[in-house]
Amino acid sequence: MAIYKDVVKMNKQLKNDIKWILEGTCSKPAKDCTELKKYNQNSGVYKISPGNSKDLKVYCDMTTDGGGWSIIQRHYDGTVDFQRTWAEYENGFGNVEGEYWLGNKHIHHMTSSDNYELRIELTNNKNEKKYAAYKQFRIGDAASKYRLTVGSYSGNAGDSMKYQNGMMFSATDQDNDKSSSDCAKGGGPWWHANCTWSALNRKLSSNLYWHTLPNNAAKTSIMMIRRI
Ligand SMILES: [Ca+2]
Repeated sequence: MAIYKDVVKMNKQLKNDIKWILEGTCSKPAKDCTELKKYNQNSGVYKISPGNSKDLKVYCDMTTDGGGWSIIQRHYDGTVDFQRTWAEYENGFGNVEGEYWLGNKHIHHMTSSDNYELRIELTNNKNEKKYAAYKQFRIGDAASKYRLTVGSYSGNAGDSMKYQNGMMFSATDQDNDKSSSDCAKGGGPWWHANCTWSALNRKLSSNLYWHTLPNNAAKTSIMMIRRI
């Protein structure tokens, strides 16, 4: 019985190895998780190729509201530091199995060549799940300072992104907000105005900020996008 289990395990490992080799050499990776959903029903880490940038790994959510979501931000356990520089937010950081930011340049490549929607999953301070969905989501190029565009809202978390609509991105070393102070200092890197109705890259220990939730507080966040 033990030998049979080992053989099954080896066989599974071999299949996975072959899958990675084939994905790496024989076929071009999919553009995003929306494309991958056609062939894969399981949520997990996949390789994608979003436009001009090189291949990268992303976590695909294949179940929420029909699946096909590329996760661009996950912030829930405090293992990754989100108080980071412009370059780090541009290229992405963290661990795709856990907390991460996909990278502004990658998000720009994806959302500038096709239409995407945004879904933000939050837990409030009573550990209840809430969400905010936006029918359109796009960020501009580096020259625009990765300017945010969001469309019409639906959901039960309240619309705390509309105030950020049209704003430039700010990071720890780049203040592009509309305030005389530096909003990224207390609010974390984000599309700040003067200053903010949402701040999901803020330190978890001071609570993530979502203006339309009780106490303006969120304990966890996941941001995901899907091609429409
Ligand atoms: Ca400022």
